[in-house]
Amino acid sequence: MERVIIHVDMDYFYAAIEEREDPSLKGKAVVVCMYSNRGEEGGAVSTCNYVARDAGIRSAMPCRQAKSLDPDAVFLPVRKPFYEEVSASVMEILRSNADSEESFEKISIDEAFLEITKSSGSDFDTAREIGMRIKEEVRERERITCSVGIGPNKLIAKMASSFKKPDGITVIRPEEMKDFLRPMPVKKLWGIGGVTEEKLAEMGIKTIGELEGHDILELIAVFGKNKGTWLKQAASGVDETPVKERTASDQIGRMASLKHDTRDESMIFSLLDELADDVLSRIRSRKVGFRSVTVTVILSNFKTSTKSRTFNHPVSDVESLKENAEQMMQQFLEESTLNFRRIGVRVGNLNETAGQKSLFDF
Ligand code: TTP
Ligand code: CA
Repeated sequence: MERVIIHVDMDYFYAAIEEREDPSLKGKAVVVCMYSNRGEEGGAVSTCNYVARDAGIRSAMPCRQAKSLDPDAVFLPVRKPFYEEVSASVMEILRSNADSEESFEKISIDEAFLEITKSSGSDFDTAREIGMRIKEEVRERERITCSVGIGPNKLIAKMASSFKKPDGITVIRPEEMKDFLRPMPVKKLWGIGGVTEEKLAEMGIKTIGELEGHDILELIAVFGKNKGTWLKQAASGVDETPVKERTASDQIGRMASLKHDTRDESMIFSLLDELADDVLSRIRSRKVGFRSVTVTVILSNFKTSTKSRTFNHPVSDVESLKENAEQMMQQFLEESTLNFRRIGVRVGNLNETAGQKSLFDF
């Protein structure tokens, strides 16, 4: 079966989350800044929305320079723990759209690969529909947009997702691969850095098409066997690396926002119950047991706290999960007077439970 891979990249991720959190930012240039210990003056731009990009503002630029490009831009400090929670929720949506738990690969806080060979039946029209559905689900549940690339391998999918941004979708069929790559400058080839780009320029190679047409022996002479071969293959769109979770997939979790910030116990516990059911169904489909339960709470002031419990033996029953999660949630309620904004539950220290199937049957 011809593989079908999706790459999803969230649009202006940190700034998009800030826009979502404060509707009054809509239409304004929003710049998220990483302030150093030298205070506001010494910071660098982490990212910015597309209104700010129109003014020439870019990631890694000094905040002072960004301010001079657009004095009316809104500057906000990075809130990494909060973005990580949103990322976790997005990743759960993405993972649930992959062929299986294993055919999912997160590559950064806001990007992931999903293999959909089976669910698309290797059909690229069906794959596009799946891509549209994923965009819709992320928009509905997280109220942010993403760009999607679909191709016969990771290299093409990754390059396709950045072809049309923001909120884009680009499908490259195997027969379209070469036309897609050929005119692009070599620096667009995923995996090529500045040094390689310079060396290639010295050899008179500017486009991916020129790289593809170049003598492989000469590439090997300059870059060595591995890299030379890789350059030639990548330029012709060949990439056989599998979609595979990099970090040991040792946790299963779900997070969600409450309808509004609240301390209402019935609202909090019913959402917790829903999230726990979701986690349980995924534990079952993966046929694993867990040795730890973790509950996360984000308060109305965005402070994130977690509590965990670890057991001696792997378990996989409803009670172990729900009772422990509820007790920890109760403790959170007792410890703080603030409203709750988001909550999450996850299990970890997963073990295969082959031969313990009966546990699930209760
Ligand atoms: P990117 O995906 O590179 O950028 P982006 O999501 O902001 O914008 P785009 O629409 O072009 O995809 O990075 C993801 C997040 O990582 C970004 O929102 C902020 C963070 N980041 C930094 O903190 N510093 C950086 O230099 C870059 C490039 C990103
Ligand atoms: Ca992004």
